[in-house]
Amino acid sequence: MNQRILAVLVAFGAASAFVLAQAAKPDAPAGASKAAVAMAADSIAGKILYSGPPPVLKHHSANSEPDCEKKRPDGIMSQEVALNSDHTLQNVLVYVKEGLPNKQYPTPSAIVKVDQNGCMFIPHVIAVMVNQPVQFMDSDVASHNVHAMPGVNRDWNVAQDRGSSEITKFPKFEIGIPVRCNIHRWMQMYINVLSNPYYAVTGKDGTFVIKGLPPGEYTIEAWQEKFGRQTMKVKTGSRANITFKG
Ligand SMILES: [Cu+2]
Repeated sequence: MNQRILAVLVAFGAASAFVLAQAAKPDAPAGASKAAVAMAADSIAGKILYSGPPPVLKHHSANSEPDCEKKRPDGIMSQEVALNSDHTLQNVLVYVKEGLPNKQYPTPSAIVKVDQNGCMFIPHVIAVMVNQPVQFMDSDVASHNVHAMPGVNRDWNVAQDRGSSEITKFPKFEIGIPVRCNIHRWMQMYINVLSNPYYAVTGKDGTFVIKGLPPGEYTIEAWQEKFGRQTMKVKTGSRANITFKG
């Protein structure tokens, strides 16, 4: 495996996931250190880990699209497992599944953006609330055809040319909606649609923080596209480390 490509992809995906995690929690105290946040009484924080043989990832050449090949001369590595050197995993959704009061949470108006750049979706995993707008952009010379294939929400299939943008929404809770490009078979990402605002996607250090919870015990679920789901009971103010086995 080309370590340099992996490192670049890992860094790329991590940056996106980190931005997403931050964007999902606009009330994060400015300048608060991770340690301080992790110890807050209204938070659950932790790490997502992987144990098992090193994952074998598919590699694709982008040579069918000159623009994308120029942007990614070393090709495109599958992002289905984004493993860090300390065995933590990026791009894992963590959300509160059980324990919250039965109420309706408002939908944020903030648009969550996904770019198509160098024939890749960036970021690779996003999380939004039900009916929150998701915007797909095309920063490539190449045309794309975005195809979201939900199980409970409605199929969404739209062609995009350079510079175009399309907005969609998903009205129902659903984890791990696969999104592909019908033109470039290697392009893949996932959308998670949540019914409460207590979620995060692990960033470049494989950690997560869910803030602003009423004190109590909750069941959290972690979802990873290849390894599936795991749940854990955890109290606010404490840490939760979850390990996926390969
Ligand atoms: Cu495409």
